[in-house]
Amino acid sequence: MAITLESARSIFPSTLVADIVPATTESFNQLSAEDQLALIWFAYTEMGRSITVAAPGAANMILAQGILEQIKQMPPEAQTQVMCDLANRTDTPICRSYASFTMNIKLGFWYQLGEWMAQGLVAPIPPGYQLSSDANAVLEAIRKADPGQQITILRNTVVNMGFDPNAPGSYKRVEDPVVAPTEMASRTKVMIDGITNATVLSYINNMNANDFEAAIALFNPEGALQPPFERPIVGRSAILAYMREQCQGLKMIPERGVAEPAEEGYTPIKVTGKVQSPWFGASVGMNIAWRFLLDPQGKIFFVAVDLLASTKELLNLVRR
Ligand code: 45D
Repeated sequence: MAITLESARSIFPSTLVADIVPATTESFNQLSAEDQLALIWFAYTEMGRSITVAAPGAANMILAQGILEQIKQMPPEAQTQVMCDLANRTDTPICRSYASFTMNIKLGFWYQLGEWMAQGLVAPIPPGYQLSSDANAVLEAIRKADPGQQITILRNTVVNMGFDPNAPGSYKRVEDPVVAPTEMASRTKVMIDGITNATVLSYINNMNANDFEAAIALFNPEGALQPPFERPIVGRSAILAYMREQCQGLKMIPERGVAEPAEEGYTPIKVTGKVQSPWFGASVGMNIAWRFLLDPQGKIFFVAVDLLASTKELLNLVRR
């Protein structure tokens, strides 16, 4: 049987992913804008973690800065309206600009609004705001999730806001600045219990050095990367663009893995461990599995990154 992208996607099928994330994101999207804003506010403040603003790649806030200042000058009702528009994905100039921001700028935008809400410079969530029972159920689900799952849900809510006119070419995506990779002398080298495969080790080491050019050179030219709960991204240039937007400053801490014997020349390798986002640093570790399928030349034909259902899944290295 020939190896295809579809067959590659189902290697290590017993891997349990955090289904709570797409399920909760889905329920969140059904709520009213007011409930959405209040709920995120409650979840965000309950998490009680300070976000590192100096996140690499979050530096390029200039484009968002104009809109943020504009919002700050508005009367409180207008400020609330802008936030509701963003949650409702209404077609307004601000919502269009917002949709064109990269993930890091969207997160930085809300981080700033959150600070100003706390300082009373932007209209806060009305004190005593009562969530609907549906919204309460979503908040309860978020409380039950582990911290890595909570920040993924938070990120999803932010990423989905704004109005995307979906007209290719008319609204250019704002690029995060391309940051220089870590210099060779200061790079870290990981050790993964059970893994000696050079491609897998280089993948992790290059990602930790923000050396995305070197990381994509490890892929088969038609290779694919599948992020958690997403469709595979296929081909080196698409993967590189994705990495530049999503992977700046990620810290990958793989712990253990297993390499299975090759079948038709293709080697399945599973690695589990933690990933830290620059936004939360070492205070939140996400439980992650990488499911690699290497081609006969040792290049990455496919890698899925999974957000795991529980810490127990870190020990699951079984093939079936
Ligand atoms: O609406 O190997 C207020 C890949 C209230 C690549 C607010 C990967 C109102 C390959 C609180 C103000 C990337 C797949 C809002 C590996 C309101 C690879 C603000 C995986 C919105 C390993 C809310 C990487 C705010 C992974 C400010 C899994 C929310 C990375 C902020 C995951 C939320 C990173 C933030 C994650 C969330 C980062 C900053 C999940 C950040 C999450």
